[in-house]
Amino acid sequence: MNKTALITGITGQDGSYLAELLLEKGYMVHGVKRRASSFNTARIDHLYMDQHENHVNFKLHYGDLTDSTNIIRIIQEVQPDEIYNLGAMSHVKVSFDSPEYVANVDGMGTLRILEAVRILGLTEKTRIYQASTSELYGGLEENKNEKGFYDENSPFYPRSPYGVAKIYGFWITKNYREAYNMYACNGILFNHESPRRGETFVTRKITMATAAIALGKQECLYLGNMNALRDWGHAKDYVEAMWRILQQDVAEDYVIATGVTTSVRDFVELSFKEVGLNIRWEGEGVDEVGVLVEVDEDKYKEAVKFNEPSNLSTFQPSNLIGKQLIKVDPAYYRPTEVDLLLGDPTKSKTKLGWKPQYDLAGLVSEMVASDVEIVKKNFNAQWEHIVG
Ligand code: NAP
Ligand code: G4F
Repeated sequence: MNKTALITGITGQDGSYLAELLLEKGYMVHGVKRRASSFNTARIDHLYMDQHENHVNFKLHYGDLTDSTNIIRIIQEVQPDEIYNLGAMSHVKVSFDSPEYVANVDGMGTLRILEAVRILGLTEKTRIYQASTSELYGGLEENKNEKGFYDENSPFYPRSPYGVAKIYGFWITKNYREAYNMYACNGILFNHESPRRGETFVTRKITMATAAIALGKQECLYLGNMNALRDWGHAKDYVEAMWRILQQDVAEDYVIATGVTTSVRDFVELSFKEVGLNIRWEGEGVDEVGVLVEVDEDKYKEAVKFNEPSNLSTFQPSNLIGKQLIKVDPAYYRPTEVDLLLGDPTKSKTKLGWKPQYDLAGLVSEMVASDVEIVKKNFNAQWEHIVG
């Protein structure tokens, strides 16, 4: 018989890719979505099925991780074989503004899922995946392993209310596994991105600005700490790992990462290169700027498909040479920063047989191409800077 999965956070980046993957594998997929005053299902609209059709294999339930009665009712109704707890307030900087809310959703929300499964007597039937994070490590140099990476045995030192809330989620998942013999696992995932990434995370903020600047819709991209280093993978690869984590004989925690780290500054360069704009850095700290020094016209035309639609053809990127396209705004600095993240995927590669399909170049290329299309589609709309 086909398995049934319940996904919290189904409207998010990972939830949408995971839902697609599980549907492909023949699962009945249930998702928890929050009630919002405007539609928040853009990432999963293509999966929606009219509930009056036969063989419906995708169903959404209104719910919220802050409401235990609602979580219990949904799990009772769905009787899932697998729960993927992806729901979270997932923005690290915003967590400094809403620390109590983050503790409630990202920390206590995990407990509510685990406790619901226990109260309903489903501990033997239902396997649980908890969306843990590399933010748990906090980027401390001395906590890396002998190869210079963070792995499953590296100590934690969270550096934000988000990281602190997620560390509760990590430990309560491990505790329920040990205390009640539940199949409950943490995926300690390093940053993963995609064209569906929220616009206020740094990679998407950069690729959207790249597209908007390349099409003459934005003058400058403002960023915070460009020295930060992240281990960036593709979300499609990472949801495959989540599924594999729940298919093992024994429940365990796994690091999912690429094993390569890149600075925000280098990500900016790669992104602008995708549209033929070559950047040179000048100055330091808050005075650092990225100046356009050269336009690769062939690359630009290929990436921007200059003549479609024809009203774009008046913009000449060479007019921007010498302009400061990237500047620092200290408003984007964090009270405490995670300077470096670099994960060791050895365990997930050997035990789960997980093999990522994307590298950073492929990821950047896909994200920029998608954002160029988005900017072109909305070419006549007012364009706002992304704040985040
Ligand atoms: P995301 O795009 O921000 O999606 C978060 C999801 O959680 C959205 O569906 C959101 O609903 C939902 N949500 C927020 N508050 C909720 C609440 N109170 N009750 C129920 N649902 C709620 O995040 P993501 O990038 O897909 O990440 C998925 C999970 O992995 C998160 O737990 C994140 O913390 C964790 N994680 C992510 C990364 C990464 O690099 N992407 C790395 C490590 C761990 P709305 O659409 O209504 O806002
Ligand atoms: O893209 P970010 O906001 O992601 P961050 O903070 O690494 O968190 C993401 O990855 C975690 C896994 O490690 C997840 F758990 C979490 O849910 C989320 O998905 O920022 C990346 C880096 C930071 O060091 C930040 O300070 O980029 C730096 N940065 C520099 N300028 C910026 C900006 N970040 C944002 N959002 N906006 C900027 O303008």
